[in-house]
Amino acid sequence: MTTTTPKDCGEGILEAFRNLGIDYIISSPGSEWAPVWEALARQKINETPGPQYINCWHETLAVNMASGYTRVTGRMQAVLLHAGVGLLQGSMGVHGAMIGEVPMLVCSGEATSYGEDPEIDPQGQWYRNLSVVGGPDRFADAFTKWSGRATSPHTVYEQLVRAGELAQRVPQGPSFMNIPIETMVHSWTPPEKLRAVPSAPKIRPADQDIAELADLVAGSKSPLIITDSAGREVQGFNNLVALAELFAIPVVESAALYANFPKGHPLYLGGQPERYLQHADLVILAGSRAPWYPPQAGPQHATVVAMGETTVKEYMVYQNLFADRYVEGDLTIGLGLLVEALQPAVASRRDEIEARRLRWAAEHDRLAEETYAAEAAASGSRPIDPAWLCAVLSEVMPDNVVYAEEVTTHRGAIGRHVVWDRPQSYYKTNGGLGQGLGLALGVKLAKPDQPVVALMGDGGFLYNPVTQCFGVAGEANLPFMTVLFNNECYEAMRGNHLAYYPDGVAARSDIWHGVHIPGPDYAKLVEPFGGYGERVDDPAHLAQALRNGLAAVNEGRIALIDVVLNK
Ligand SMILES: Cc1ncc(C[n+]2csc(CCOP(=O)(O)OP(=O)(O)O)c2C)c(N)n1
Ligand SMILES: [Mg+2]
Repeated sequence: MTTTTPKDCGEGILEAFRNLGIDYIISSPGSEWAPVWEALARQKINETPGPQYINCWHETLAVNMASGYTRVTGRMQAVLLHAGVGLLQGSMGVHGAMIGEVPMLVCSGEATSYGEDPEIDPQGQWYRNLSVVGGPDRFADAFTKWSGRATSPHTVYEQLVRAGELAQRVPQGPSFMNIPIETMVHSWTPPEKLRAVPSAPKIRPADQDIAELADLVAGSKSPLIITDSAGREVQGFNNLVALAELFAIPVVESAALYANFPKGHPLYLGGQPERYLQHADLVILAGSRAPWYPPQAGPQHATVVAMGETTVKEYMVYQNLFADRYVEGDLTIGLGLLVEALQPAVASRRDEIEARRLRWAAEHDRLAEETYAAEAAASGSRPIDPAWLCAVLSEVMPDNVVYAEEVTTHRGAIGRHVVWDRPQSYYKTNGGLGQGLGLALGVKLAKPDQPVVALMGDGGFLYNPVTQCFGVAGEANLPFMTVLFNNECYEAMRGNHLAYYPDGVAARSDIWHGVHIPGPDYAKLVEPFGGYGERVDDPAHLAQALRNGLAAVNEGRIALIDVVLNK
């Protein structure tokens, strides 16, 4: 059976998504989307290749799922939300995509005729409830890279294509299109030339900049690399390894957003750049938006070179990189070019490089010994010590595990004690709490054959649309495991309170506000979804609990292991 029902702009929108190479339309529904649903039904009947539709039960989930998928695959997706209200509900995730530089095409609609047009009845909700003065694109302006509206049925297709193209240009980010229902139901005449839209070209750093940086590296006695996102692309991860190895340059992560470097590598020095900054004479910021803290604590004796497609971030209010030079352009390409440019300089410096390699390997081993010692000391604690939870995770999880992380005070423990050596094994949320479960779903969508584990603080977990996430995991067949870092509180709040008022009334009286979480029996939350749940506070049972969760996920069920922690 085929259908040739007259084509409206719903078809135009779907055609734009097809030509933008979008794999998934991820949506939390709204009544404006009937024209697109019609087009999707037509697509199915006619067996036309095109994006699949994923129905989400919450806007935050839709946006974060799209983000997670794009962060793994590099491919922009479409998110359909409902009017101004759906956009507002999803806004934290859209903001997260902006600061994470994740390309995304977000759309929501509005009505413009409010029931006064005899030709179309958009229904009364638009008149009574949903209209937004200035349109939803006005809201979106604050947390997207670009926002605009479809101005007519004759332009909507090209406008949407262009919004998608804008989202993929550096700095990448979400674009928003407000598409009125009256436009969507209007007839659509496809342009004469429909074309597959090319993805954005990558910008190659200038040869001169690379050559000068290569000279700096070759002449440096003590170079250091700091990164948060070199591993955004697999090849970026590999190029960073090649660069570090070639000249024996140690790598430190600072607030990593991706797996950037193998943690077991002798040149890996952990997540505290502050330890090594003052020793360095050259610091390469290889995708590092805020390399040290406080901002003025940068290296005093080093030449600082900031590399990346966008080094000075528009979305940041304040940024102090200490940069002496910039090598701007695609980071993966830049790192690869730097390796090439440095090859000829190796031979004459071999002894110096080898000496440095040994020196940093010894430091790496020293850090590893400290890490093991901390794990051994933590191993017997009941409830469980976070360091021990992380150590056991590393032992139990297979090499191909992928972590999606949304913890706060346990970030240091994860950085230090959870091992990963492969690219694409770790993703951290961007922006506010409530996004980790959606991120995990999106990562699972991109990596259906690998186990995905969400590492969640108990407080952070409760900001997520939990019910909706577990439901969508079932509906879309995306089983993943949640490991809850459950210290029964917002420990970060206590920490901040103490930092501001070390000798304050709360510290002296133990009267805290905004700290304690009398949470539910979290393990039971997966039950209605056929999931596997287990609560564990005994370190002797931890490994088995994690194995039980993993086994359930391997069977296609969701799992939640609620790990009760001592801090
Ligand atoms: C949307 C949002 N609301 C509030 C906060 C403030 N906040 C930062 S950390 C935190 C506590 C997180 O608790 P949990 O995940 O249990 O981590 P812990 O502090 O215990 O390590 C809160 C509420 C936030 N970051 N985002
Ligand atoms: Mg907590």
